Amino acid sequence: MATVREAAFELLREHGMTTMFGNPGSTELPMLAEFPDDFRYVLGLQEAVVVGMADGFAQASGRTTAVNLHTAPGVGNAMGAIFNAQANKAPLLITAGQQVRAQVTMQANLTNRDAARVPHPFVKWSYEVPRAEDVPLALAHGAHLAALPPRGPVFVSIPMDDWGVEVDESEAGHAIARRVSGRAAADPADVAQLAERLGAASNPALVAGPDVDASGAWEAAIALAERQRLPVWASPAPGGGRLGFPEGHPNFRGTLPPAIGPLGQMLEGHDFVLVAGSSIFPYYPYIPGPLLPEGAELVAITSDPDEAARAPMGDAFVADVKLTLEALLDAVPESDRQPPEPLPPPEPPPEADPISPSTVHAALGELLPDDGIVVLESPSSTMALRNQLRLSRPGSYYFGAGGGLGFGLSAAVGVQLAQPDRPVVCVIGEGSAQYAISALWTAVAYRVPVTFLVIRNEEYAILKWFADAESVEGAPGLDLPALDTAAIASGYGVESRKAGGLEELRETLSASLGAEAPRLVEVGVAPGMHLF
Ligand SMILES: Cc1ncc(C[n+]2csc(CCOP(=O)(O)OP(=O)(O)O)c2C)c(N)n1
Repeated sequence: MATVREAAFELLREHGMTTMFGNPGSTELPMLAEFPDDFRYVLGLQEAVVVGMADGFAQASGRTTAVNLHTAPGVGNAMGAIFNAQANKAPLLITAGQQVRAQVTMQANLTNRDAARVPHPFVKWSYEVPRAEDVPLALAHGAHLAALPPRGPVFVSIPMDDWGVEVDESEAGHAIARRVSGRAAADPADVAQLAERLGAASNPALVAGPDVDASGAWEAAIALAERQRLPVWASPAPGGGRLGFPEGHPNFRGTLPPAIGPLGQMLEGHDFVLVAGSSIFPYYPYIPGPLLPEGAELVAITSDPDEAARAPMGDAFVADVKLTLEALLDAVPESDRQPPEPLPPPEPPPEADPISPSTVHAALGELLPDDGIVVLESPSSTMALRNQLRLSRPGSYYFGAGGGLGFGLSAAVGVQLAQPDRPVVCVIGEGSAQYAISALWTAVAYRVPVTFLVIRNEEYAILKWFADAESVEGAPGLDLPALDTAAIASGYGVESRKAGGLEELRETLSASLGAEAPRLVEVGVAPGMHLF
């Protein structure tokens, strides 16, 4: 006879989920007893950090990832990060402990009296097992659902006395062995019609979104753009958490702006817009205007039925992005349209003292190896980084699509754990860094060699920009004087340096990029918003 714990770990093993991110409490210790040698437990010191690290790991590995949280307060701490994981479509199987069954009704200490309701709006499925014997099947249900499109977090609450209960091995064996797959290509008739519409357009464009990267569709997107001579835009920066097209490719035109009017204007001149793997569109500031240029048509390919249904314009196919782009590629001929004009090289950053964030990003662009990965959370210089770098490999860019700060620092640790052979740089504002600062401890404890590049402008610059845009005067709480992130990082054991100017920045950055342990470089920059 096997116990619930043995069956549960066998199930995780079968799903390739042998890395678990967690922060334990008394209600989780029975699960962690006799922790198997072939599993790796990654300790985070606060639950938002635990989920953020798992989010980065799940996205960069492409695998559903196990997370274990402490009952009600632990799940409560994690809520913002679970919201982010849902926006990032990160497949997470989140479990949390619960009081022993005999003490739930009397609400003994640490009972989560409505465990499944707590994370409900931010997960695909939220459940508390009715019987101990159901734990393996509930975990299987959650793991399959997290991995099916649209991918995302699921939650299972498990009373702490369940782990030692014996299960029927034959039943558990079925739950453990089941495979469920959900990559569906579009109807061939829809693909043929799409190919015709694309072929008939006089000036079509492609918009590549995060799911091109997540579904492994880079090659198909490049081949389609080349065969059909399509100019390619990246979906708007704030909501588009990953890159779907090489920024150094001659067909690449840049990043769409995240507001209705400007985005519609940017597409001016195109009569057909094919959107692959993005919502339509991740707008943020409300700047009204026409959704599309007069007479233009739009067709989206998305694996997310909700994205397809809620789009304010155009048609949509709910289908796997990679399989559908490949089918479309087979259905279109070589076009004789004029190839798009390549973008000019990045504009040299303006001279400033202190240096501008653009100068920092330009230096990073020079030093980052081709296989380098950027995890970005520097709100007022997001566009400056996108305009200074030309990231051109799959899986090179992660940005919190949900907009909740705390993603950057923690996700960078998870991304590096999933991609140990690629250099990872976390470019982060000194304000943003504080939301997940204890991820630095995990980076040190597990020797995760991320380079943390802290952009110090002594303010919440993006909020000052928004205050202006929203005609808000006199708002308090927008300055951050004397926040010494390098000193804090040293306290966590990270080797940290303050770079005084460009030369010192280059030197410390290049030393950090080759290091085998985490390093932090803090650089003082000019305040304000920076776009180029
Ligand atoms: C969890 C969370 N809390 C608050 C905010 C609001 N917010 C957005 S940007 C920002 C300031 C970030 O400061 P910093 O990292 O220094 O970047 P800067 O704006 O100076 O570039 C804040 C507080 C948020 N996005 N997420």
